[in-house]
Amino acid sequence: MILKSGIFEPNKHGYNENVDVDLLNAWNAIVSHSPQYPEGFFQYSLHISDSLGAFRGLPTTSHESCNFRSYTLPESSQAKVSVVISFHNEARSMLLRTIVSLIRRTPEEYLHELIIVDDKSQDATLLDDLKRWLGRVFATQSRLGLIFLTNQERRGLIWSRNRGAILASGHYILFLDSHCEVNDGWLKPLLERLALNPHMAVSPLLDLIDPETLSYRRGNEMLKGGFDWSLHFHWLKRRLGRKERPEAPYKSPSFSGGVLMISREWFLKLKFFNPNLKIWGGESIELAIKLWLCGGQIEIVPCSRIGHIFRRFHAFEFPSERDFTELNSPERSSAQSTYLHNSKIIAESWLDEYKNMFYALKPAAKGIPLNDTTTEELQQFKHERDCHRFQWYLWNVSPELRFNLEKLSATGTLQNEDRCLYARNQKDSKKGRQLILNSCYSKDITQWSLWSTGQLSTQRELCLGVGLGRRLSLEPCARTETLRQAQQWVRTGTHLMHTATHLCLDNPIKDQLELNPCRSQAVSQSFQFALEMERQT
Ligand code: UD2
Ligand code: MN
Repeated sequence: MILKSGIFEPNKHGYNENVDVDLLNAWNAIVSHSPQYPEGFFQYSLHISDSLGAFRGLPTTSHESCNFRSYTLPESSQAKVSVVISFHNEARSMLLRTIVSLIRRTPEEYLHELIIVDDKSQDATLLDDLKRWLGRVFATQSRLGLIFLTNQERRGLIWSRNRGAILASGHYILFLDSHCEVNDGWLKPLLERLALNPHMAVSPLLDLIDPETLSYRRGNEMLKGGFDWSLHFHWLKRRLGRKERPEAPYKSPSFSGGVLMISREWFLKLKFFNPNLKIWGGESIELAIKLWLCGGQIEIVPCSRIGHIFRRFHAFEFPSERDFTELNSPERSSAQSTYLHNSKIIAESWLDEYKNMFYALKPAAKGIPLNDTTTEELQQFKHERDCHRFQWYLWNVSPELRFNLEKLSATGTLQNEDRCLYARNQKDSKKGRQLILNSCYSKDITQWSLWSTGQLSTQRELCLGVGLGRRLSLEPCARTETLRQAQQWVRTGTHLMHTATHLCLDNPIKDQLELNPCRSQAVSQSFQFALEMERQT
């Protein structure tokens, strides 16, 4: 359904005063029909969200120079923006505030349409209510298209965003989560960059909306987006070049998240988000690799600010997949299986020979069946677009990932006989982690990395060290030579010897770990990594 009509007469604030009254009525009508939800359902405070209203002022979080700059923009007739929002079980008040912030803080001449996809939410009347009320309030805004879509069954965020993108008719598409508030002036800095290079994709700097208080805080512009070899997203430190200002747009190996803007034509040429990815996860990493390798670029633009609620846990269930039943239970959740499935597609599609790194860190991915009918299509796409190989990405886009590889001696699970070294979280978080041996296939079995510094670290950057009384411990990895001494290991055959004490890692009693004098024949002292780097062998 597309609602378009009437004439919009902005007052000095840019908005028709009647809109405020209509908006208040709409807010009351939409929010008062909200179903009851159990406490904590959304992983943010529903109570506060319901009390904030449809629109609120936000602190200015961009650098002050951003406001004084004039942006070189394309004619609005050449830069229409379609916004695609897919949601599954979002609070009514939250979704409404996301939409209203967009309409109010986007110059009318650029905002072409909003495409809102309900990915089979429990609240079955939400979309109809939105349709009715938003139509009434904003139909007066002459050129704005409102398109509402419902998925007959739950299809996930990736499929739904593609569905929206197929229908979009603007020059640019902004993908947005359903719990965001755009800040003043968010659009122009992004548009300016996109207009400079049609193969660019841009991200705003994401500000932080606190899930408990919904207070709005400034995001950090000294970070860029990246990922590790298990294909999990990571923030990376941004280093400023000489004379580079912190508010200047900067290149990023990956998106800082799924909030991004790209030309529609280019997105279509790139064949959308990979439609083989399921439900949630990995699509922005995949798009990032695809962009960089196939002639595109990614920038984060700090003068553009959009607030997002970063939640600690998923607020939705993942449908369990028939193909995953074996992998789902009981050790792995559907969320983890889905992410693993998606990561495997990325590894298989783009990592070339480096996919061995991924499999070493995620051995369970080997058993996941993939529907590989698309391989040929992908090969053809790479050929047509003359895409680089992944090695190019390591040299030209993400030296971090390359350094990570170059300084690594061995990685993956660390196996002793039929068990693996496991840094288990203890119930009392103050007690740190307990070191034991556990099944190599258990849900969160630790992936270790042995570095050229001699340090043996977990993915959370805790290093295995030796403390008082020669007890093994896990501490934050030391950065200086002196502090590092307690954390240094050297390999003699398959033994791991602690350099300072000359004692070896040992498993003399079932599942317990100790340090003991080294005995070359002792099987209990033999530890093997899942992946040895080539130069070691
Ligand atoms: C991040 C990204 C998100 C996406 C995701 C990985 C940011 C700000 N967010 O996760 O854009 O890239 O990583 O896929 O970086 N949703 C559906 N159907 C579903 C599940 C979710 O429509 O089956 C919606 C959901 O209501 C939300 C959006 O998808 O609007 C993203 O989900 P999220 O907010 O749980 O993901 P987030 O922010 O942890
Ligand atoms: Mn989100």
